[in-house]
Amino acid sequence: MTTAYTGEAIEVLRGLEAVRKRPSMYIGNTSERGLHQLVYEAVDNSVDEALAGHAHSLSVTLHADGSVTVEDDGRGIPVDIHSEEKKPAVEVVMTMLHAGGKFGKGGGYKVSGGLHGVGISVVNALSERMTTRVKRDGHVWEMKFERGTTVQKLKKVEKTDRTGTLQWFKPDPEIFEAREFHWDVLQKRLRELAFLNRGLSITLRDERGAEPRERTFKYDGGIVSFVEWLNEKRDPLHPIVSTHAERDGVDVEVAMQYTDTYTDVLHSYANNINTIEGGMHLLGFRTAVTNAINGYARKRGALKENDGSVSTDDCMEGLTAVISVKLQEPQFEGQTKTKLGNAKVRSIVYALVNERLEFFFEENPRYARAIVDKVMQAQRAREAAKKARDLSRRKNALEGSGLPGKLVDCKNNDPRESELFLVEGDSAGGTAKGGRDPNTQAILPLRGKILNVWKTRLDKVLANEEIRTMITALGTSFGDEFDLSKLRYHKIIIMTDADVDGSHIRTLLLTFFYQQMRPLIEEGHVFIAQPPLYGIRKGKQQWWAFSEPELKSIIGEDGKEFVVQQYKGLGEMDAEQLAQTTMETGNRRLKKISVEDADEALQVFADLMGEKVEPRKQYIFEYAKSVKNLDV
Ligand code: 0RA
Repeated sequence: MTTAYTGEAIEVLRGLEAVRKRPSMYIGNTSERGLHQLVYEAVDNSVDEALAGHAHSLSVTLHADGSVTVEDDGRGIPVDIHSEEKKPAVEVVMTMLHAGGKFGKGGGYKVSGGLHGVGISVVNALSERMTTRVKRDGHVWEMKFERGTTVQKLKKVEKTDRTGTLQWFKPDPEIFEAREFHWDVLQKRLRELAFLNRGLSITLRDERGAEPRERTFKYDGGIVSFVEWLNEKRDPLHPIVSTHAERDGVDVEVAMQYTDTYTDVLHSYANNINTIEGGMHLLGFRTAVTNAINGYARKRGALKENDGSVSTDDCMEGLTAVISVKLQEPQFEGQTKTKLGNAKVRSIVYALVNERLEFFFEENPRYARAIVDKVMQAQRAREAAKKARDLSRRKNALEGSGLPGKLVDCKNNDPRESELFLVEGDSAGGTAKGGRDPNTQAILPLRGKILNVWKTRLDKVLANEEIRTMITALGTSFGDEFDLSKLRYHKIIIMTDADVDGSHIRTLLLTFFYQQMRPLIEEGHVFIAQPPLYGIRKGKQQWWAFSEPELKSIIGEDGKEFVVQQYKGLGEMDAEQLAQTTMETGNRRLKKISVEDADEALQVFADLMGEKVEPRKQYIFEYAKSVKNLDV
């Protein structure tokens, strides 16, 4: 066997060996996110084929055994002999690292998606088993692999007059800690891809439950439909404004619409990748909107010649927008490589958006007026809030430490070792106080529904006692004056019940952090405590389970000799139990909140708090069916 290896073959083998040795280098990590990344890699290949104009639909199927099928109706991966590698092109694609993008000539791929963009061979390397089926040249062709090694050479299996590619793979349990694909996670990304690629039909099918579940996403309106969808529960001030053009090799699509809300919902993408950290396209967009509005306001006399101008922040209030650019060689920068760095994109987006908006304003004076009014109102509110803040700061300075009375502080003065638990309700607050480590853990009970941050302007938010208490406890101030270096606790842990009220408060807090203290989230200081769902006893032994599967794995299928108690709220635990399961480091599980999580909370918030009643009803109804959806 060994003697059969040519130099080339060894090279190939080493390639995929490297992937198995350090999977995180290729897919980020080997937990949940990495597992889902496998699906995205396969899907990205199919989306690329759609971008090239050859695929019109793709489907993702989750099978009961943990495997996945991704199928498209494109041209099919070529099966003829690759001139350099002397083996079928499909084998090269499947077994050589980075081989995916090498088919430049006839393929004419415009751009390539995928954050990691590592190619399908990485999926192959990290799969226990994988089967590739290509419909092409009158036949169905098939190859099989195990952990990246070919176990069945390419062969014809039957005749067909169709074309397309099917990838079936079963993630390798030796590599991944996570096993389960999440419908919600996949649905979110696939829906997004359908919005971003107008007309492309994407189906997600789940065959794991008793009843199969299936959803198809197809939007002939592209990102205009995206904005429509985002604003479904908001009240718009005007019809959606959109533009689509190519300049200097950069394809730019923008859709935007103001609503009567007070937050911005900006989604930016480069080559279908969600650029969470923003970048040049977003900068160009924001400046274009600001300048167009200032220009119009000045021309119409709403702003006097030397009256200053409205700020970008004011112009973003209540704006929902999707900015999608596609370009040949995207530069991704930033901590998570989700910030677009190509400088020329900035001026291209600027010019297109500025031009489009100026035209829209000229054509639609009524809507232009409504937008200018809204922006100037935002400016006034911001100034009022600043005054209120200055006032409250002076007051604090006069009142000594200024730390709020309800705060049960910790002894430690080192923020790096200090934690603040934001606890729902006075009674749970009392339990948490009894269960905490007084050296490092501080408790701040928050009563009831703190406030509707969504539909409230900043000055009103600040009038709220609970919010002010929290801000003072954190020490950072907020908004423009937020100062992360003053943070008094490096872990802020939201501890609420797993019910409607709990999720409400959680969503409120996350929304406030997201809007007014975003670096807290960006720098990973915000967490959600995860209390156990079940307490299990057998004689003197005691266990805790944080999910249904965990419960099953402890008590087995019949669970006869075990006493199981289901916890519905924090209040059902005593101080010692709460400490053991949820507060002490070691046992406890914390979910760190990412910007995406918070962003999603914001969306949920719109659903909950929007003025339209129907979505809220619908939401509460949905909630009754599944608690999981609410878990931000
Ligand atoms: C290279 C060349 C051609 C198609 C593809 C790759 C291709 C790859 C994947 C992966 C998933 N689905 C796919 N569909 C197509 C085009 C070759 C030609 O000119 O026909």
